[in-house]
Amino acid sequence: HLLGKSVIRFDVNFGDPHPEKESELRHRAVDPPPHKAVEKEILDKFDRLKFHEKEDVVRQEEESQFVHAFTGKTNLPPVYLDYVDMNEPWDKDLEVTMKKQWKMNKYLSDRTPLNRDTADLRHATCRERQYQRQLPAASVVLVFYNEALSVVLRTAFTVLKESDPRLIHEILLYDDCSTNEELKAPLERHIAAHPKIRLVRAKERGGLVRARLYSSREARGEVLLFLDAHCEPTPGWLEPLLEPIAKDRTTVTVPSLDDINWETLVYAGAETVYVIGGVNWLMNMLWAAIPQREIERRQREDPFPITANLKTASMAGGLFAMDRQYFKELGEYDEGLGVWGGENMELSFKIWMCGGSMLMVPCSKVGHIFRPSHPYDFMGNNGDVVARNYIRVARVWFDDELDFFFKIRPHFKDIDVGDISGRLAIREKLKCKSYAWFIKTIYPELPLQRDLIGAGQIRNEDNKCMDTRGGDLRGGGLLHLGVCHNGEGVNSNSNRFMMFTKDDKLMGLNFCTDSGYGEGLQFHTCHNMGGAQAFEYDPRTKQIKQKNGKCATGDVVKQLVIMAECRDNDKTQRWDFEYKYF
Ligand code: UD2
Ligand code: MN
Repeated sequence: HLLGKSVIRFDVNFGDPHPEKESELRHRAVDPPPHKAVEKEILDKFDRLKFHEKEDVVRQEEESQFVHAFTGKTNLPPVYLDYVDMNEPWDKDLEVTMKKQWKMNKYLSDRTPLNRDTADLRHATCRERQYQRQLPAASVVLVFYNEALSVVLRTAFTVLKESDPRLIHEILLYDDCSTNEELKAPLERHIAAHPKIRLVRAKERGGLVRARLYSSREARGEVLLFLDAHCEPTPGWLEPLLEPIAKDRTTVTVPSLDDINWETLVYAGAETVYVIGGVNWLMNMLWAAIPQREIERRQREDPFPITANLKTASMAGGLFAMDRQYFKELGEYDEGLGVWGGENMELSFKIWMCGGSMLMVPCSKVGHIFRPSHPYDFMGNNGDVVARNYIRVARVWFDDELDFFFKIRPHFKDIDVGDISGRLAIREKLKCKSYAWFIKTIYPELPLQRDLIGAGQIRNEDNKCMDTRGGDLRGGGLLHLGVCHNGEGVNSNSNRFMMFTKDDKLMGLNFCTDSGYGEGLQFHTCHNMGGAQAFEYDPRTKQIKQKNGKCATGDVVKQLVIMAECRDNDKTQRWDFEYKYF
């Protein structure tokens, strides 16, 4: 049940480039907003946890070479923005206006302590873990563009509050040329008393990828630790990120991402303990259930398997720790990537394919405000910028699989992505392995490319489309029937992306549909044994048929694709592919 919940909660493609769809998807990542009762439960938990902290500190054994993670300073006097009058009556209208403008509740944030206590939602076994006493110090790097000052400060102050000071080399604030007045003198004034917070300002806006690239060159700590500028790390977050790097400098660590609600600022958590980062053919980062192979590896190797670090194929992008020199050796970020997107996949591929490894760290929990949509412009059409980034990354890393990438998105082939020779040279120099190796070895859950009959949106003559509703991220999801999208289906919404293969499979990006589980088609691991997973497409009748004489049927009432008796000329059974290969 937890598993299902976490996957549903994160059933969101960070990388979906279509702006409207994206906001719809993002809404789902945080919707429904926590019910009042849930909120209260979480807040109560906060209160109880305050007392835990002290115990933890006491438990650190002075003699030992190993220590429990530092669990923060609590009950500090609250710090507020120096220009906000806390005695003024609450202005509900202004609050609403600001939510719309900032895509988060800035009004509330400005009136919430900048050093508030964070929830400690770690699994109990995290408290049992001990970490090396000697760990490298990190440069915590926050890049920001027109973020609310209170949010940026809360991120920085929470890092200071929740971290062992010996492990923080500096907090580097990198202003990607923001235009908001708040981020000028007021920012400088508020950080003046904190010697470890350093501010660097870009002369021109680079977008988040370039901002992170340039800021990494300013950092001086042994480890680079990136966070988005709207995060709250929680007790004990830092040591578990640093230790794997201390043991092997080619290991990259990713904290477990929690949701801070954009409207209520409640630290709502998420069971990212139960997922890993996956990949699909659309270059989207996705959250997938922990594969059995990884569950078994953890059981063999760790006394507390439930919270043991997880090998993850990809990262969401914003939050990770990495040896600074190693980041350089791997060629940093691709300077040719526009404002948002793709850099997380490039780095993930590169880490694995060029000899490193990446771990998700369930005991390191960091909250992040998932905003319902981007509050900034992309210096170009959102979809175009992201698509170009994805294509650029694919052209550098996909090798023989590039054909398939273009096959499912033919319109991507002609898009100019600029000069990539420098990136290819890095790959050459590092003698990185192939993309096929990456899939086979690191993420075998992704079916390799196949010969296709059709792909894209699969639409019936009733003008409804097959819709995975994200159900093909895990086994057991139903194949739904939904509204079709105009334009390029793959580009606009990966939930509408289906494939019909020459070896008779009707599949989503990750799983095969299977008629053996009841009336509706369900997504299950492809077993390659035909039967309930074998279909036949007849271009004349346009039916998708099975051996038992049943046809895939769009059931508008149930909003499902079900298997029903084939009927002549029934428009709910006549299907067309967006891209045809016959
Ligand atoms: C996710 C990542 C984000 C990045 C992105 C893909 C998480 C939690 N977040 O999107 O870090 O990897 O996917 O590229 O994994 N910013 C700038 N300049 C700009 C625009 C943004 O500095 O032109 C800053 C922004 O203020 C923020 C950071 O970049 O601190 C990330 O931006 P975001 O929060 O809008 O990205 P997000 O979380 O949607
Ligand atoms: Mn973010």
